[in-house]
Amino acid sequence: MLIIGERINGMFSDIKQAIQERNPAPIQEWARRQEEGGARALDLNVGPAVQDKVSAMEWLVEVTQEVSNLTLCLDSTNIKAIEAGLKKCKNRAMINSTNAEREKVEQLFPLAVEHGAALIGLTMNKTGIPKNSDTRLAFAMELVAAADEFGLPMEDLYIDPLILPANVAQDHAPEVLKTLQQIKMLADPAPKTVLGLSNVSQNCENRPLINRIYLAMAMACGLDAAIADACDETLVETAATGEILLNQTIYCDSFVKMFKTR
Ligand code: THG
Repeated sequence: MLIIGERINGMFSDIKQAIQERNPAPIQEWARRQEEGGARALDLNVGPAVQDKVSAMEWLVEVTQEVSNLTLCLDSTNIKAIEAGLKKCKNRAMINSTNAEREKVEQLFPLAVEHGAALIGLTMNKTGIPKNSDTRLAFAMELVAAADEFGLPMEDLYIDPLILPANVAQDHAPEVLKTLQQIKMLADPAPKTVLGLSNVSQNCENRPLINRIYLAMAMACGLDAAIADACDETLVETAATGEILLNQTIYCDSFVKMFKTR
């Protein structure tokens, strides 16, 4: 399980303020804390409030790289911001994200190939997020076909079936699990899968409980990566234990410690 730390996101007020003031300290502190917690990639999102998303993304990449060598997952709907961020990345990056709209596909798949980056593909288009697993899977198939068409290695495509909050879209949770299982049948080698895990518990009670139970369920359905709270120790322990019980990692008595330090 690849844990992509979610915390460097302008939706959090401390990050928003740090970006506005160009103060690297909070960004670098969260980079360190998430890496220590078990993250092996860091999501970077300038947030909705920032006006100049291009220069903000460049700055986030630069200050994060000063303290961390983790893979950076550039999270923006602004292609110019993604492009600018990619140019600053020293290591291979992840692009977060394209959807299945043809215009987006035609820009983002070639960009990923050009930079040797992985690409997250959302199972949606202009008409929004599908209600059921069949429609999600149809979009996933379009993303798989695009990987073939543009020459993106299938293992660099991460399909995201888009989980929504359980308090307002409860019926989506099992549909997303079904989609995760089916995505693995679309190609050989199969594309990878990812979720923005904390979405599932937004505005709910018992957030950490909902997050970790859904993570375990999604892992059993083949989930490869999660944009998640890497500073939630119990969540990271759940990921470590899931890998053992799915026989993805050889058991040793210190399996939790091994997961966090590998
Ligand atoms: N898929 C992909 N990328 C994504 C998402 C996804 N990126 C963004 C998001 N969803 C994943 N990241 C987060 C980060 C934080 C929260 C949820 C998902 C979160 N934030 C608090 C909240 O909204 O309650 C903020 C609290 C605060 O303001 O302090 O829960 O699905 N590919």
